Amino acid sequence: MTDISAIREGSGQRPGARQDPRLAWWRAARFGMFIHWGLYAIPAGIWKGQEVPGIGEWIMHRARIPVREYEQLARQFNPTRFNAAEWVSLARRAGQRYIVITAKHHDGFCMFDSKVTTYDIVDATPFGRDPLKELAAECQRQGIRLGFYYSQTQDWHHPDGDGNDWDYDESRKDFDGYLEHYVKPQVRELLTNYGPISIIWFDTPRRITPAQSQSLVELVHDLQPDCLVCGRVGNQVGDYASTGDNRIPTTVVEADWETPATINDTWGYKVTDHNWKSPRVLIHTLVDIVSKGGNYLLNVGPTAEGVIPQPSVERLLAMGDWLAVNGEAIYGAGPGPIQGLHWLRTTAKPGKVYLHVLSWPPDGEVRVPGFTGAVRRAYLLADPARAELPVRTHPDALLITVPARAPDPIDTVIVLETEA
Ligand code: H79
Repeated sequence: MTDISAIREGSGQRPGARQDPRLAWWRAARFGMFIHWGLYAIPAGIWKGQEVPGIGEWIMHRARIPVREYEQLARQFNPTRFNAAEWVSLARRAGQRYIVITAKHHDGFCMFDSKVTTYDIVDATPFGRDPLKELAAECQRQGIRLGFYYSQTQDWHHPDGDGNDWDYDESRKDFDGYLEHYVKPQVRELLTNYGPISIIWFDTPRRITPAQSQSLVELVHDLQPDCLVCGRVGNQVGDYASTGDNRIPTTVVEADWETPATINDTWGYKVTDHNWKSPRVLIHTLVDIVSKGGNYLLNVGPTAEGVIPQPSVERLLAMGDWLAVNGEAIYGAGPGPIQGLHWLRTTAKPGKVYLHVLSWPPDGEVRVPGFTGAVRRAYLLADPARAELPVRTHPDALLITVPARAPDPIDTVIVLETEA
């Protein structure tokens, strides 16, 4: 049985996309960096001396900050420590194969040079630079794919965007006009002025109609046929499915899907959020997702100075260290044959099964119940000599003799060479 409740909460994949070769790179990539960066990094979760509950990038909504007040933040936005080369290099060292950054979040502030509004980083801030342009150039240079997050339905700054009911009367909004005259010209800018863009990551479809979602997908594909559209464009017309935020299906899902997730709790920088997941939890989450056929889009929330918080950097580098040794079992791998055991995840490629041992057995023997296929040889992925591990096949289990101590206390990968 396939549990898709985690995906229903997000958004699904259009029929037929499962065979689409445009997704080949994305299916192999498995791990990406999400970046939530905008004006909300300035208050960082604190408004007028009070902590505002919830995720940092929602502060305008949660505190019902009037547009005229919130937009003043732009006058202070001067992230002089922003360095595109460093961010891209961090993603690469973390083993992430793509980056998706907020071009416009729900607050409506544009982190790129838009001719459709002056409410953007080049026109409205002392910084005056276009960070998306710098990131696009750097991604080209360092060979990593770039995507843009764009909030197509919610826009708390635009009078006709969805979501702001404290400045504007929701019943008088011309949402179609906003889509035609604001969203579409901006999507055109994003897909015209920044070179090849690999993903447009729409979010929170809400009131968008099937025809409106479809017309956005067509616009993206007309401008850049290879650019993927995330399922959150709404109405099941995206190129791949998205789960709910931080949601992971309980078992394999037969779709191209992705879990967007946080390292702490917030997406946009929040100074009081210290609830950092451990490297162990993050690596296990990556492995869990890949073992069920998905991608992991893991977020960082840079500060208003343009710095990725050090706890995020440390965790990403730990993931990169693990991937440098074990990447073969992640990149280009899909779900393995054994599912549903708490201590084990399996991934696979043609001719190989990867056993991810998440908690090491005390008695020098890994027992895999339900594994009945023929095994030619077994070895530790981390062992450059590929020394053979003794294997016995039982009618109902595979028994592998292993070192007494876990070679990698987080996840030791055993490679099984199977009949191809
Ligand atoms: O961009 C990130 C989030 O800002 C965005 N999706 C990810 C990728 C997102 N948009 N909506 N939601 C997530 C659902 C938000 C729900 C809540 Fe709230 C925001 C719960 C707490 C803050 C709104 C305000 C509902 C309750 C208070």
